[in-house]
Amino acid sequence: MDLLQNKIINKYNKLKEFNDNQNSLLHNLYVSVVSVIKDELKQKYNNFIKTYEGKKVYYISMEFLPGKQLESNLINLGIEKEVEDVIYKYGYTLEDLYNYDIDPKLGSGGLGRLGACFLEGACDTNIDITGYSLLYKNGLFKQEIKNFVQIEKNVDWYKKGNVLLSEECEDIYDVHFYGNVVTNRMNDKDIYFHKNHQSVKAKRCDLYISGKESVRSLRLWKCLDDRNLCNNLYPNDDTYEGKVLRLKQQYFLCSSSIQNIISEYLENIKDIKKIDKHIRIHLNDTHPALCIPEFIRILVDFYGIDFKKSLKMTKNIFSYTNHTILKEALERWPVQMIENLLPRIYIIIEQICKELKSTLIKDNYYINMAYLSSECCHIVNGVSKLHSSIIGETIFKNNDCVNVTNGISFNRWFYKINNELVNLIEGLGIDIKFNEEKLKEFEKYKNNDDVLMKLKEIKYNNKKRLSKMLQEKYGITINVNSVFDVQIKRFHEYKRQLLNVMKIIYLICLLEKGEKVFPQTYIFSGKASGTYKEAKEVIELIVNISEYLKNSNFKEMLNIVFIPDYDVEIAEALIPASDISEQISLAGKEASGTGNMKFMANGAVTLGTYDGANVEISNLVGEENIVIFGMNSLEAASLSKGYNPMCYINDEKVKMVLDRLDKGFNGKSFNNIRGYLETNDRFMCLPDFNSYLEAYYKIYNLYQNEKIWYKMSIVNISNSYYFSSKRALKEYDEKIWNCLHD
Ligand code: 26V
Repeated sequence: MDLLQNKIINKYNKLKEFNDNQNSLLHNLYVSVVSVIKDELKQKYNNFIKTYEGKKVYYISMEFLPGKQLESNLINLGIEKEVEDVIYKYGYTLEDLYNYDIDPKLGSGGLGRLGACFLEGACDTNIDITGYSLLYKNGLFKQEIKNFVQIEKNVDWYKKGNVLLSEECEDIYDVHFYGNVVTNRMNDKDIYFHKNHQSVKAKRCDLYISGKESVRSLRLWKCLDDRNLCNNLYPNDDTYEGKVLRLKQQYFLCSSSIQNIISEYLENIKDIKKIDKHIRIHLNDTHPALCIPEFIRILVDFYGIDFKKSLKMTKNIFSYTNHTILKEALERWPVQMIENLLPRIYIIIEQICKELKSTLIKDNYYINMAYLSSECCHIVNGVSKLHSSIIGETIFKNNDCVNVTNGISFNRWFYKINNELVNLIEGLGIDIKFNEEKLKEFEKYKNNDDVLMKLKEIKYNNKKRLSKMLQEKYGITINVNSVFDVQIKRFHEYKRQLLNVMKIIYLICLLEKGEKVFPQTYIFSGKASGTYKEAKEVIELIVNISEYLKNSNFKEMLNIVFIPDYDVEIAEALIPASDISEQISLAGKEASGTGNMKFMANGAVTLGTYDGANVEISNLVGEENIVIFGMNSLEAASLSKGYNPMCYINDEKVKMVLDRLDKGFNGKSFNNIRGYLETNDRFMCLPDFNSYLEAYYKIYNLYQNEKIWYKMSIVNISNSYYFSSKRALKEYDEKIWNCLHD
């Protein structure tokens, strides 16, 4: 018995003394294994930071979606076998443990997953990057479908999930809200005192993330006093109180992170005046933008550095990524709200505005957080070439703006989830393990019939695995001999799940007329924000059509499945089994997308618009290996100016779909959605509909010819290496952080 196994058993025996019943056996084993892993990871983390000599990067984000960690941790630490042997003695397998593992759902979508992909990727680079976020008690809501509609449920993930965190750290900070500021003039300088404030305590809890080489840390702030403050991720901001709560959360994250960053710096290097030579702080979108005035506050109020110098240092240190140009997603806080909740911070924002002659405070009415961020950071970046060029020409035309196209963690989205594919490629003598750049060499097999047929077999096996999982977990039956056509992402009008559904309804009309279609399964999964009526209605439509088809004569040919409660684990199961990746946002609206990259790496072919990173996928694989349709971003922007959906409703195919919506499915009319399309259609499904149908026929024809199809698949897999988060991090370093240079 080796040391590690002894540690697990000792821990287990201790837990057993307190909690000894059959139900808790697996739980106790899990807790024992996790706590031993935490120690190992911490050790590895400390080894890394001891030898690091470059600048430290702090990546601040309101969300992180790391997914389950246990399996990758065991693999990365090389201790799978030892752990398997220990738990086998108690009658359990690794799979039991992996199923029991807890997913910290501290994010809602692409933004949080991107942060996690960066931390995972960074473990195998030489960049020291630390994540900061909040320890939400409930995390993202659980989605249930009741009576065909989405219901949101709170789940207390922390109750179980606390075992994943290292809480022994002594870092606790006070964060101040409300009160008033008193100014004294001393030695020709204004000195500010924030009085009568309310104070809440933030405690640091670490979640270690591992890669093959090394470990990075995600620091989550736990609120010790105000139970309500970190209960939920993105509390409903329909009401005034809801908005204040969101703002409080943001400042809580910013203040505790900045205090921690500065004290960590001072522990190592004593001179505060040189801090801008040694650290970089990166804002993941504008949610943590209050870090800027908070940093200035500490330099000015605690270290007596003058305001102008503090602002200059801030600018050297900070950088900001923009992730959307959708107006309703660009944050603006009412002046009066910030002034009241954060009086000292407001004074600093006013000073910044004056100093930079900025318009970041508009009409003394609200504060534009994108301007605050861009004007106080030395650089802004967008997340795909198209998105960066759009922001550089529009909202940030006066700023230094660069592009760093997003990336994904291949450890998770390739090596971990598609074993057979990895084995096939390695079997060809290409040493791709943890070196995704080598994937490019796989392209030379695109005309090798044996390899093409092996690829087909792997896809089929992945489909069988998925279908078994869907049957066991959800009671859903799918036809493994059909095309798997998949759209998984948040439900949002701009992502146009509705356009996909319009196509499915069109196919239903053909079937009802007695025509035949090629066997196809549509898989949807994703959550809509609880207050987002239009998005929830589309989910309701999908679930009703699914029920209708299940009870129809066409179920062998056409099937639509909605998998509830989309999360990282569902994506990991679906992506390797997918044939077609639906990326059909209105051109110009999806900043990048990262799901598109994950599908590509696993051999699915993209059916998409010329939007976000789809453009770059297209450039990498060539036009013949992707199916693009619809307006481009310029055409879309120009049409949207005087857009009138009524011009399209008499189109024969559009009309067929609109009438069928009226008639309804599963006993429910969807004339509400018909009305929406006819009078609103904010993201222009109708103008792109015919082009989308043509693209559908094109891609399904390509699928009929398996040699052509799997050749396309190989070209996609081989060129996906570009989207590695390691490449993205390297570019961040070269263009923005400069970690390894002065
Ligand atoms: C937020 C909201 C909130 C209010 C309602 C409308 C709305 C629409 C979009 C958003 C997104 C906020 C930022 C975000 O998550 N952007 C996503 O970032 C990903 C990582 O860069 C990127 O791949 C996605 O394209 C982008 O949508």
